[in-house]
Amino acid sequence: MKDPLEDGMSTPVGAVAPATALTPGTEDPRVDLAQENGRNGQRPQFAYRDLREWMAQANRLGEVRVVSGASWQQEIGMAAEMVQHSDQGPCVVFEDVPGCPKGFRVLTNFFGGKRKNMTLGFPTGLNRLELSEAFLSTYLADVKMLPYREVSDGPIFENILTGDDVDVTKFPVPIWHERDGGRYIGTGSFNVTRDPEENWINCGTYRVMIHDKRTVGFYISPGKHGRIHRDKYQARGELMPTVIVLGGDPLTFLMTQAEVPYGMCEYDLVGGIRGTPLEVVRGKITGLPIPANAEIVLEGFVDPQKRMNEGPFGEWTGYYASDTRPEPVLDIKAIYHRNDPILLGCPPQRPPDELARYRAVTRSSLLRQNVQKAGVPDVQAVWAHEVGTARMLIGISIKQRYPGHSKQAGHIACQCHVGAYCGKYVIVVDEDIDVSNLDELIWAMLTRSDPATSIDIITGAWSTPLDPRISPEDRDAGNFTNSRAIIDACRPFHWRDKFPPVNMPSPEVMKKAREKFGYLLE
Ligand SMILES: Cc1cc2nc3c(=O)[nH]c(=O)nc-3n(C[C@H](O)[C@H](O)[C@H](O)COP(=O)(O)O)c2cc1C
Ligand SMILES: [Mn+2]
Repeated sequence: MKDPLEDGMSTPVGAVAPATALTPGTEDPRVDLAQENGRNGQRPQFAYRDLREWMAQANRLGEVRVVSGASWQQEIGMAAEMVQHSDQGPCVVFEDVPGCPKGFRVLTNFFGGKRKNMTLGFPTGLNRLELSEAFLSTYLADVKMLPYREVSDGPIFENILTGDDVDVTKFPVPIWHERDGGRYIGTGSFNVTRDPEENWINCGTYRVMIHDKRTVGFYISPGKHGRIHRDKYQARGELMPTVIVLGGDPLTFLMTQAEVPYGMCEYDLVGGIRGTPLEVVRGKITGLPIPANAEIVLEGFVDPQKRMNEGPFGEWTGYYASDTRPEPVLDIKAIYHRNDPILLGCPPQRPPDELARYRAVTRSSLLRQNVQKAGVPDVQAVWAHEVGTARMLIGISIKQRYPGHSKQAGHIACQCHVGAYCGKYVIVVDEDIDVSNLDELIWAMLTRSDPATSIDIITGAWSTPLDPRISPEDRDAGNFTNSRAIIDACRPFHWRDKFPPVNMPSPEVMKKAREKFGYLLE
């Protein structure tokens, strides 16, 4: 398949060329169709099937910049850090990376601006809460899983490297953060494994570091599905067949980094969301399913006995908390890649960052679904805040119906599958508060909660070595649990009618003010 961005972008290797905007792409009616999605209740049509088509569509929106000649040792990481913190930062494609084959690229910051709505198939006008809610109501509320479909060949097999040709260091893999212990090839990636007892396929995003040409290491926190698979192989003393997909369709990536239920194959969810099965080829070594249009794939085996030091890596909390530990490795038997492959780079930075943006949108919708499915009525909105990388600060608004309703909502949001891992604070508010607005959420907490009586603490909850607040003693003892605060910031139910009224203008007056004086803010 011809690369839509192939033309006119080469710059001499060596010096870093100034960033260029890509030439505008050709008209594509699918993007305009997407503008109507979510408005007419119809299933969205995605404007792309793979990373290249996605890139062409993001370019149509004017949000892709190309940088030639930046080094993997430092410059790509520096530049990626700089653009990732703001929603307005562009998607940046790094090409002509010194020391790497011509045509090999790294794509960063895919989730931001208008392109994030395009990625999920919705109109660019929706704000992030609307986007998350549209995602829930359009896909998750009534998703029909569509099993992946096997095809005999695909672009991923354009290049097949085995034996002495296996060399992961040839890809333009950056040192993402100054103090990282290695080159992290897997950030916008996912590991594919099969449950050795129950036989289902899991796809999960776990960081992947290069050890040498033929070996990469990966870290999976206890309790994650890939970890459960790994522990089962280990208990059986068997090699674990594994595929790592390093760059592919952004929608698939978003589902592999999300808390999809245990036992559910993320590929089938992607098929259900798209309304068409994901096409896969079988790995030639392990037989595991691989998206036929992925960019770069590693395939091999994980030996239960083998460990190598992994880390440190700049983590999503904004720290290097898990440091360096012996972790399992993948012995790579084959590398597959497309011509001019694109590595998808999604390194965590101190939040809020790109990772926080996509996690907030996807996790808020899944969390709301979890809470509702657990039987909590009248949930108005849920927002997993970017500043806590969509884990450590959750706001949930309800229309209070009965005494204890707010407590129920808070505890379930805190402990359901999507909310349980490495949470810290859950704030429950009334329906007049926009939970996605940090100022409003905190204002409600400050004015409607009473510290002595409104906060419940849970101890011994599911956390991770990545949690910077695990004490050195607990760390040494392997006690990776933490505590949670559930803050009831709803007007107390039994005297809610006596709560002082807020002094904000009514919606009608606000509308009038905007009509008459809106120009003052322009
Ligand atoms: C960029 C990125 C890197 C991640 N790295 C890890 C990791 O190294 N280890 C881990 O356990 N989870 C990591 N996660 C979180 C998991 O992807 C997430 O919990 C997901 O639900 C795991 O899939 P699973 O539910 O199938 O286990 C990462 C997420 C992102 C977005
Ligand atoms: Mn899973």
